[in-house]
Amino acid sequence: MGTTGQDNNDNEGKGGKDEFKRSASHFADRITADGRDGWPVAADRYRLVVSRACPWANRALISRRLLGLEEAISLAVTDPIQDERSWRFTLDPGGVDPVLDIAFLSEAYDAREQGYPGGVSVPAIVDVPSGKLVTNDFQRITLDFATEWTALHRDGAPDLYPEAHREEIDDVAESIYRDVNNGVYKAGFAVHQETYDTTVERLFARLDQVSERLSNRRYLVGDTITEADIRFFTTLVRFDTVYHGHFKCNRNKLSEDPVLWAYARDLFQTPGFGDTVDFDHITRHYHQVHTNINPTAIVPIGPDLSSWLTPHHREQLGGRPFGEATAPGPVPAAETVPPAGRA
Ligand SMILES: N[C@@H](CCC(=O)N[C@@H](CS)C(=O)NCC(=O)O)C(=O)O
Repeated sequence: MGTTGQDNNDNEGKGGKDEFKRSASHFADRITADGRDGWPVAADRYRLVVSRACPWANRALISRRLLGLEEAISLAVTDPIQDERSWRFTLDPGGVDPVLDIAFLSEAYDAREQGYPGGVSVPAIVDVPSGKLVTNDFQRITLDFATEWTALHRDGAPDLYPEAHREEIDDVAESIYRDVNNGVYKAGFAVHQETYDTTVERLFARLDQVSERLSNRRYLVGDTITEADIRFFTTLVRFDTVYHGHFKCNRNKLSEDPVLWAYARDLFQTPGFGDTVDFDHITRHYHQVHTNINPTAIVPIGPDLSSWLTPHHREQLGGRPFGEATAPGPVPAAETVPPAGRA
């Protein structure tokens, strides 16, 4: 049952001599409607553990909100700064997650597999009754939220992975993953000039291409929000705050590309996107945790975030964010991002 066993143990933040490679998710069990991996979809059984700093976890937060799964899947938010035992629940009273009753996410990994040799990563879904990690497969988690958890979706939930567009979504998401979502990390952790040069060149070539694509269409695929937009957004929203400076992806800022900047603002202002973003967690995590890149751990002052809320005029391109579906309601009170964390 369900481990890929392909981890290469290249953890983030550890600047090795070789090219940065993202480790494969080790625990790839799926929570499905038919429960074939032993984990059936169920309300009130699973807990999603995220860091609001993390772009991969941010995807899961957005999907969960858009689909109205907040009631069904509870949420644990880690401290944006890991210590030597990795992600921890120091934001909670007593430093313990009130539902899982653990201080470190690694305890759920240990409950699943004692002595697990890989890194502890978010997003993670934990089975509350047993305290065991079920999956840390970030690529799969959102797809399963969209396609396996349908019985628990809210009324009016959008179809984020429509059958008719799956091939195109996978295609677009794959090249964006390679060159953009993961490209920024590869550039940031490069220890050879050549690796950095080629990675950054590919990153901006891809951004230019996607910018062109989005110049006359509101969303990446079809005329509503899909999984492809969620995956692209979580990198864009971090771009000027951490990737431009800290990861040296500075041919230009996001805010200097009129199309991508308007596209990102459009999504940011759509319920379910911007309301999951905590810029304070983002900037502190990257600048304080990656001390190989930023040895002083100084957190910079900028950029000015107020422009995220300026008009984007993308509605002129047609397309409706939710199509025939509806927007999610307000963020549950316990999950609101504090004002200091918002634009
Ligand atoms: N490598 C993860 C992908 C998700 C990921 O890289 N998450 C980062 C945060 S953005 C993480 O938790 N890294 C481990 C760490 O920083 O200790 C996986 O195996 O699925």
